[in-house]
Amino acid sequence: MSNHPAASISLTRYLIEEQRAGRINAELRQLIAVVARACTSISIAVSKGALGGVLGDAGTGNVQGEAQKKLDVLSNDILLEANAWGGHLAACASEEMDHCQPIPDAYPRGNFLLLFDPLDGSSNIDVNVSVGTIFSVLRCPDGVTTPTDEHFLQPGTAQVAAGYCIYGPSTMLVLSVGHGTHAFTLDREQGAFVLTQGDMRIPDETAEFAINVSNQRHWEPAMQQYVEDLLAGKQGPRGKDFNMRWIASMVADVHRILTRGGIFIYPWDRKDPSKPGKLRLMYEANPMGMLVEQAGGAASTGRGRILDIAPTQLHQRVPVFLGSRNEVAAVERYHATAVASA
Ligand code: AHM
Ligand code: MG
Repeated sequence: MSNHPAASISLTRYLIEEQRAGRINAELRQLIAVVARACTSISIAVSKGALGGVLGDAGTGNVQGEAQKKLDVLSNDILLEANAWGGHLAACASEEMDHCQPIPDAYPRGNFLLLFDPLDGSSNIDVNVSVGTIFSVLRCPDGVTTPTDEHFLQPGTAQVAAGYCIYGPSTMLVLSVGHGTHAFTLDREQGAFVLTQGDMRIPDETAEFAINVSNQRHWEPAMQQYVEDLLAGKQGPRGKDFNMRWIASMVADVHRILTRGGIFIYPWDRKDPSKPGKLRLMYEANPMGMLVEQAGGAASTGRGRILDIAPTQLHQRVPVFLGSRNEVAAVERYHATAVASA
């Protein structure tokens, strides 16, 4: 047996092989490589923490009325700058910007649209807990040279690529171009992402759930019943004990689910009835939904597939239930039964 370790597969090589197989074109390959480079820069800033002067509030707010952290703003700037001049994109849209931003006139415009949540899990920045970047790539509609928000309003099924980068004990990029979900770990010495978990698979069954239980009193009856039954464990109608985890960084919770299964839930609640959920469809639910489906899991609003939603607004919110497919089906049954008996 050879003493040499098998040649590692870098993100660069993976993308070139996907291009050779005809599954992505050169433009999309280069676009993903640019996003990965931007994530490497964000990873460096995140890991410097207090030494880099990046912790704390920026003193500004975003379009959703949320206070911005310095790292939210910095990460947004890094992604915008990195993607401005490559010629692969027509426009970017972000959680941190009111409207989409077309590529400046000084640079050539490409055929793709990029959406991102530049730093997800902002409440965890100052306490040194994992955060991440989430992104989604769509095609710019034919003939559109200066995209506006409405050109981004495409269902999740139209995504040509989706991914996230998690800034945890190690930095990992998890990516799908529609042919499985693959995880790459950043080798800091080499400055390259290396494939460490190809074809991630989410087990169909799980005994682990993730939800912010402090909102329980605001949930609708179907959710109250579902979680009550999970907590009842072996003695309850589900007939087994469930474990619970809640990191409050969607990237970290979804990463655990892609790694060992589970169900992640952020349901609609009555705290602010005008908002149909907390998480955003275009740059949180849709990319995570694609990654989870490509790993054999399911992503639902509790009443239907997330990726089938026809979006109406760039910053629209949705209830999110994603992960192990049998558990997502179980929670959909609770919602269906509640409707039937209403
Ligand atoms: P953010 O994009 O402003 O960081 O908000 C999204 C985050 C998710 O990462 C996480 O699942 C959720 O908000 C946590 O919400 P809560 O603080 O209600 O537990
Ligand atoms: Mg977010």
